Amino acid sequence: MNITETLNGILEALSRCKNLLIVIKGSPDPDVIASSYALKLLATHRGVHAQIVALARISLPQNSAIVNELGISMSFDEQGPSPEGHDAYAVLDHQSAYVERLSGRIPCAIHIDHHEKTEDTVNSGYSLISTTAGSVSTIMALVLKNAGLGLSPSERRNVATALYLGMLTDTDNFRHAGPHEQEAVEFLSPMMDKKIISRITSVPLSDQTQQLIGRALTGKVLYRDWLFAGLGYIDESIRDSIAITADFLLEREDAQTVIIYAMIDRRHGLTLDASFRTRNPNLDLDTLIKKITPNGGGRMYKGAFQINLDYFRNYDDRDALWSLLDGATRQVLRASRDGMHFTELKGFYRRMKRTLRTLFTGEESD
Ligand SMILES: [Mn+2]
Repeated sequence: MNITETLNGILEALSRCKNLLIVIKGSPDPDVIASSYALKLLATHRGVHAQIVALARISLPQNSAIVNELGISMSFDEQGPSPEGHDAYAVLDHQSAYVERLSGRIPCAIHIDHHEKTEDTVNSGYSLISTTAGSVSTIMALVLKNAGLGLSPSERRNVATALYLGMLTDTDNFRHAGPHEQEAVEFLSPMMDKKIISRITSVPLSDQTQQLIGRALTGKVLYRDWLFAGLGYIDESIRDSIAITADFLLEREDAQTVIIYAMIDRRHGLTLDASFRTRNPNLDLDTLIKKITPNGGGRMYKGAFQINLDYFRNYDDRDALWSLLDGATRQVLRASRDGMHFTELKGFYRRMKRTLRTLFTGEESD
């Protein structure tokens, strides 16, 4: 990742639009909130009008706290935003730049992500997929550092605080941080509001999340060094608790990899959601998950998939439906664990290739 090139690429893409829509796909987490906000500031300071829209509501109290405490304005549009009034859009922190209702109608000007690269149906004006950064917030922090914008004191404080929280979340409290994170933290530290950070990071787990953790602990299954647990039906408003439950179990249980899954009750449908967490740096979660379903993916240490089950939404024996899906999911996971050796090797070789390239060319590859 070359930050000067990245900055120039973003600026060039921005120079071609007047009204940019920054789209948050999926449930807004600290990394995508912070990096989208940073892009919005950058755009605004280059004379481009920019707005942030999220396709799902925020589901965790600490994520709402970031938006509220730092005055980050965003709208929500679950149907998918209309292109009207915008001449381009941007997608950060997501493997695909495709957005229903926008793609094919207005161009995607900017796509930045730190998950594994996948084939995308959308060609973006500027695209950076860098797995050498632990978060998109890391990339945007370094971009801001190089842009030297004349931000107001409150803008500086808010964006630095948000980006720090985005990095913190995606690197598991800097446990998986690299040299880019170090440089970004050095840049952000003097500007961020440490009181807000400690207030937001100490938001206790909600009662509902605690209940789900309890459910996972009672229902957990150990298979070789994998642990998995199905949580049954949960409301869409607390779907992010699945990932938190997975984090919690990986921290406390003696397993290499944790998978938590649940049936998400949406207003007019059902989805099976699964969250993967691993401490094995060689486990290629992206490949592993894509073998289960194309509707998912991952990066080092984290992954997730969603399977649409709307077809079953009116089936009235909910217990039977859950028990079927629970059993099927366990079987899929056991089979994935048995075939893991190959995905693990793939991850290992990919990392080795990267290291070798860095050694011989002196530059980092993405
Ligand atoms: Mn991220």
